Amino acid sequence: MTRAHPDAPDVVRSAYAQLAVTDLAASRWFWVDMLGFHVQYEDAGTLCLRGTDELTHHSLVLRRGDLAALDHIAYRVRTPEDVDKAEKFFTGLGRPVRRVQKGDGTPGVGDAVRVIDPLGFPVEFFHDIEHAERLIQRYDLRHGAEIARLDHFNICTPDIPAAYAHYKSLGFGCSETIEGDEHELYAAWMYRKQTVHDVAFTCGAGPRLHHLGVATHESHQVLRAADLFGSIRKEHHIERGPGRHGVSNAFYLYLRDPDGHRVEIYTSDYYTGDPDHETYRWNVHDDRRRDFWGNAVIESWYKEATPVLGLDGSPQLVSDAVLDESAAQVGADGLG
Ligand code: XXG
Ligand code: FE2
Ligand code: CA
Repeated sequence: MTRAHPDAPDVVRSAYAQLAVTDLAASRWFWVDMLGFHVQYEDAGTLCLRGTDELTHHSLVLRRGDLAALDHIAYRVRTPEDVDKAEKFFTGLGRPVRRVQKGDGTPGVGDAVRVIDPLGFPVEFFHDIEHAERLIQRYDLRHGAEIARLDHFNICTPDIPAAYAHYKSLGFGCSETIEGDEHELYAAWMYRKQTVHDVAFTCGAGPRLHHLGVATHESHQVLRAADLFGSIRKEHHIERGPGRHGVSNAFYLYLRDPDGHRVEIYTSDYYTGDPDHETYRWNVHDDRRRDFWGNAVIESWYKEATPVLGLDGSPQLVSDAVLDESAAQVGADGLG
């Protein structure tokens, strides 16, 4: 495990994301009926959702808004004092910081701090959150793709080394990378919990949210999700997969929700908790890296992503990237 900056908060895991969606009923169909999330809280403008394994209030919040965007991603920290540490840490970096008292922020979440991080992303750090009824063995309530839990955030940023350095300062380890011949970084996967990642960086115009990764227990649930969308002629929601990733070895399917927010259904990655766990490095010309069977990645997957909001709710400006992994798809032999 990487050594964090001494003043950094102790991050436990990627905990929830809050998305602005333009039609809450359409989003409910997608996330609840089709993916199988459970509704923990609901009012006229908000849905708080969780997977079967999640013992905290939510891992996804959908808020009705005029612009489809990311409100924030949120990390849980180990103690209430770590919320104060986060406030000091990001203030010290000269970043915008706002304290959010219990009751003023997201339902179910206690005292929190929201920041715009050095990469331009809206990020919340919280410790206190309401607990929820255990649904692990409520097989009778399972439906759709039977999502078990949130697994990770994937974010687009033009400067992967800067993203890597920032998350390293927060104590994240790096499980895998995609690198060019001169070791220029195209992508990196970083973790606090003992899986392949809590956050990954995709090189591209940013800050933008690339996708949310949500986990099922088994690969048949990933296949079932694809079959469900096909059966009701909603196959246009399927963007990429099903397939086996090279990076992470996970089995995957990418879908786009009614607003175009991307979600990955993901299962069966591996343990990374040993203190001397080594980074596995893929070359960008290895066609197995993003799909272990060598299937091509569709262009929209590299290029399209969700805008992110500032602390005042206005869209963050985006900077273009220099490296373009989709252009590196064709190998030196001219074959894809
Ligand atoms: O979670 C992931 C991903 O970031 O969505 C993509 C694991 C692996 C990959 S990749 O496309 O690189 O195999
Ligand atoms: Fe992912
Ligand atoms: Ca398609």
